[in-house]
Amino acid sequence: MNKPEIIIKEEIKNALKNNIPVVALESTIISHGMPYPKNKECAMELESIVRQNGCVPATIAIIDGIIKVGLTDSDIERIANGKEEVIKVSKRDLPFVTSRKVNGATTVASTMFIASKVGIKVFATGGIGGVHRNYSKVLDISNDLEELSTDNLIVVCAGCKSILDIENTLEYLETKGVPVIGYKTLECPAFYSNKSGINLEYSAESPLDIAKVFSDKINLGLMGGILVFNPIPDEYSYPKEEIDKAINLALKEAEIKNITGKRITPFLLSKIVEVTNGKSLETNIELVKNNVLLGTKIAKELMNYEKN
Ligand code: PSU
Ligand code: MN
Repeated sequence: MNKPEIIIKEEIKNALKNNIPVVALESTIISHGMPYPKNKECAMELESIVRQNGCVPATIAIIDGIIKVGLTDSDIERIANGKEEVIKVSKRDLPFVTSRKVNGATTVASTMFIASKVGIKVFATGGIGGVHRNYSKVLDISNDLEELSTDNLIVVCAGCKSILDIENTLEYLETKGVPVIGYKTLECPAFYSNKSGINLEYSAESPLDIAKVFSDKINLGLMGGILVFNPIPDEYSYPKEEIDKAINLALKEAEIKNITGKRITPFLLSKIVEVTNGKSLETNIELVKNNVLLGTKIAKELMNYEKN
């Protein structure tokens, strides 16, 4: 039949059936968020962190038009190595990539959409999209924020990068009814740095606390995800002033080159890697690993909590 195909890896199907916690992982971070070969190494390492902590990883991407929940090593290589075109796929891009049978890497929004469709409840990544800084000129608000308001999924990330307008991103999430929880902090983390000077309303002291909030949200019939902001550990946190300098340089160059829309985040990320001589990439990898580890803890607690 002419319908888009979703292939779920056997290991994941089995886990979903037998109450083994699954943690979803996105693929735009691989294709557009980091350079080769570090991106591939990072993707593999994230999967092994999930496994070492008793959960099953589900990295999501579109390969030759087929939506895959769980990738093979060769799929990851194809998404990572830049030899073929890999489209950055947010929700609106999905039907183009499936009908045209091409390759696509999923953003937070489309990963959430696919993961929740197959029954996965926890998703860990690096950073989400948000309200961009010059939104008053160009109304650039990531589809990630819309999806957070509709899919029942816990999303763990390292806060909002200051390439975004952090305060307005938080306001938008509030408008959309998305609970935001700082993990052991009431200061909104800013991705590379665990400091932003902006306060959050809620924090949680344990993965169980987060699982309980999510469970109650669902049981109250409140649709949509919750967003966990997990600050990068102190030893890896980038000094705020230093990273802000790099971000401002990148933003200026994006403006001169007139880069907008879906290209802006990948452009800024790679520019920041360049300006910081690769240091920001190491920071990025550490924070994602930290988020994936927390994701596994939450997934296990949620599985236990829901049994009762
Ligand atoms: N932030 C990062 N790395 C990334 C992204 C964001 O540090 O790779 C990606 C994620 O996939 C996120 C997407 O969902 O960028 C947001 O893009 P946009 O703003 O075009 O919606
Ligand atoms: Mn955008």
